[in-house]
Amino acid sequence: MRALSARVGIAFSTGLLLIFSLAHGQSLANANETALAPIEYSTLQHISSDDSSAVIAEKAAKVLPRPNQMDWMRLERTFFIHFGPNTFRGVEWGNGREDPSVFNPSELDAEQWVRAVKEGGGKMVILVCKHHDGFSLWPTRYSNHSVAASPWRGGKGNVVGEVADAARKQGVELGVYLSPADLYQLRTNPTNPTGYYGNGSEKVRSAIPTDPASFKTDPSQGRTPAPGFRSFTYEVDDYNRYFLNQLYELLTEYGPIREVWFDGANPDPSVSETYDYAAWYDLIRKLQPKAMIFGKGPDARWVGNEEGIGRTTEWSVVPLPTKPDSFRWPDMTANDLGSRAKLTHGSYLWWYPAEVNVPILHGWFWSSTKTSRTAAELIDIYYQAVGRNGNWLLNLSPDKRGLIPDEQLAQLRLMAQVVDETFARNLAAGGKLTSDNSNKSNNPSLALDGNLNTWWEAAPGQTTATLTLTLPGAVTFDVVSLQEAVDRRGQRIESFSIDVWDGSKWKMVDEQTTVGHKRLLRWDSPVTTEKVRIRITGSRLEPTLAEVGLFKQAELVQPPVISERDGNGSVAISSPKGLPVVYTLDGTMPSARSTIYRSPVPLTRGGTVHAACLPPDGRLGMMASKHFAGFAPIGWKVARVDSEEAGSPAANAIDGNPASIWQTRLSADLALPHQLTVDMGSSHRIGGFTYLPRQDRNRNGVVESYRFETSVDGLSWTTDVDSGHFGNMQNNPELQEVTFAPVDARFFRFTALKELGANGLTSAAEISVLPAQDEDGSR
Ligand code: FUL
Repeated sequence: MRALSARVGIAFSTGLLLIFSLAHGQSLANANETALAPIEYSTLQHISSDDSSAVIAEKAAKVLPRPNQMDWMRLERTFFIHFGPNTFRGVEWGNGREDPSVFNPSELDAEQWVRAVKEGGGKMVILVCKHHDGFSLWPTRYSNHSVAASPWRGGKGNVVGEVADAARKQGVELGVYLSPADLYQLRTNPTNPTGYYGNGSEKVRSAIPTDPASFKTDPSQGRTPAPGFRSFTYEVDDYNRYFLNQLYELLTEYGPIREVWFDGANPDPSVSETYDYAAWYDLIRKLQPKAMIFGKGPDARWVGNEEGIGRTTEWSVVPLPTKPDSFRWPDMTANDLGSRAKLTHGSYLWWYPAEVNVPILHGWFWSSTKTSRTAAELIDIYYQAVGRNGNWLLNLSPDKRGLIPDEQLAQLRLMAQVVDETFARNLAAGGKLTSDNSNKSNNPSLALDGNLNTWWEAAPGQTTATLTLTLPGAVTFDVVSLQEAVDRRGQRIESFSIDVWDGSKWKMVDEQTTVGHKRLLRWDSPVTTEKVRIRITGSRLEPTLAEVGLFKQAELVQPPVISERDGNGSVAISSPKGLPVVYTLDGTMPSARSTIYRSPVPLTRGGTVHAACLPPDGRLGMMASKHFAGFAPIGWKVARVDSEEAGSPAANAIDGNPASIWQTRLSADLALPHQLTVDMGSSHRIGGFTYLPRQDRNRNGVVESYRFETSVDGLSWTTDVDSGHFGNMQNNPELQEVTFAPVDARFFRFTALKELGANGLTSAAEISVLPAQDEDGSR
């Protein structure tokens, strides 16, 4: 299939180059010279030092996805599952010193997990098989730190095996996350003195799979390979040998693996280890050639945030400074990764699409205080991820039972219902699509045939086009979907506008840049029209459209709006259309029978509000949820602070307003520790504290390590946490809740010991304290 498209490409590219060259004012002689070397379609292009801007654009347009990327992009909705010791300890990052006995889910049901994935419209599930704490969810032969050492299923359980079976049974593809960082194996871990990570061992010839009995003594001894697979040899140190063996187990014993996920995070960089990526990739390619390698790898790229937001201009073709084989794949987080300005001489052009990973909770692992994103938020994410040329990877978090809780399921199902209903009927389907120019064999009707493998393409030499869709009658829509023929023609469109016919003239309603595999435009108010125009105003080469769609978003009653706490610690709930609102405070989902909202709800001790509108037909609208962390700061005062910036005073950290921040001085006091002391005015029985990092996407002063102290009189202090650590703050700066043994206190003191940027700042949106739990566990 690809060979054919390459030939077609060559056939027209010669003429095309001539046109491009002339358009760019080159002499005919020059153009003819270039024409002698037609640019062929390829999965890798190199920009030579003398390439003209037209040639660069053509090369970028002729980068094709590789076979493992083609179906992958069509998966669109994929899922993550984070589950492990962290789930039982209520933390985001473990420390590798966990006793395996903490891992003991009472009702683990992998079929329920995969059912949830399917209900969410997911085509693949990526299981976190080993997170940074190093605990393996399968009984690995190469470490004792795994499910085999836990009490779960009497030490005979295998989470990876159960998920693989459930996925196979339910027709969902499987991916594996294996954390390169491994705190259990860390050389300095006192609970594992013979840890491999950073132990300075020599690189030696190692058979993979290695015989576990001679792993250290003679790694050239292999064990019998898995049925259907062979053995390999690499020159590696202990940790890389360990890692390759774990990969080998995961890639040979659980059926086809569609994605291998490497995380870049390293919670303890004090010990260094060099990852032998070349060996890892080689092994993956040989064992599972269809697998995508994500992250620190060549096939899919982290979109750059963990909030589910894709770029509005998202190029799947990016320039690399070196050949992919020698590239180290750092995170690419800049706003512009692939526009023409980035396609510089000497670059290698490579298909490297974005993957948008986001947790359904405000954190990756379940804990009792984390609430689920609502269906309304998930729907927004769908449009910002899938609708912006990215693959969406949504994380689900089973709880301590080993089940995905109802709250996540309810939001997930509602999201899927709305998305599926919205896209069930393409309102453009009965229409006629014409274009002011087309390639003879790619007429516009091919963009309306429901087949992504056929496409409309502009006439040779044309980089703009106007397509007009004439509908059989007036249709009302608020979503436009465009898809380029990326598998066969790469990504080309650089700018486009959508116009609608208002009865007498064309009216432009939207104007955007890239399309790629899928671009969704979603409008606040629907339009009704008989004619729609797609004006492609810029393209790297002849633009293509594989599919065009118009859709009307499924009607669902919008969620109510939950306010922040007011000065009395009460929360107001308002309904956009004046409909009655029902709510709960006990963590359960609201139903038609829940309490009707009448007046602000006091939440002075914190808590979670779930609320939904109740329209006359009794079908509950979309839910809104808000978590209020800790005591409301009624009558609290800053007793002391060592530094505050004039516009960001310390009082902002205790004003109940997450949008305002305390920040230490930007031009002075640039050294930690920084300290804030709060006088709560009266004694409280407290059992923990909360820290909400600034929510403005700026990481300045975001705290990573802290001390927390309390006092009855402001003179003598109790240290509740001497040196605590918040996990994953760089990528996911969410609310942190830390519990400790209950104390009575009127004062508390928060000391920042380490912050993300290492520039000596400290910042906080809110700091509060948690009421001590009652005997029955309630606060
Ligand atoms: C991050 C990790 O540190 C998180 O714990 C999580 O696994 C997420 C998917 O990637 O970088």
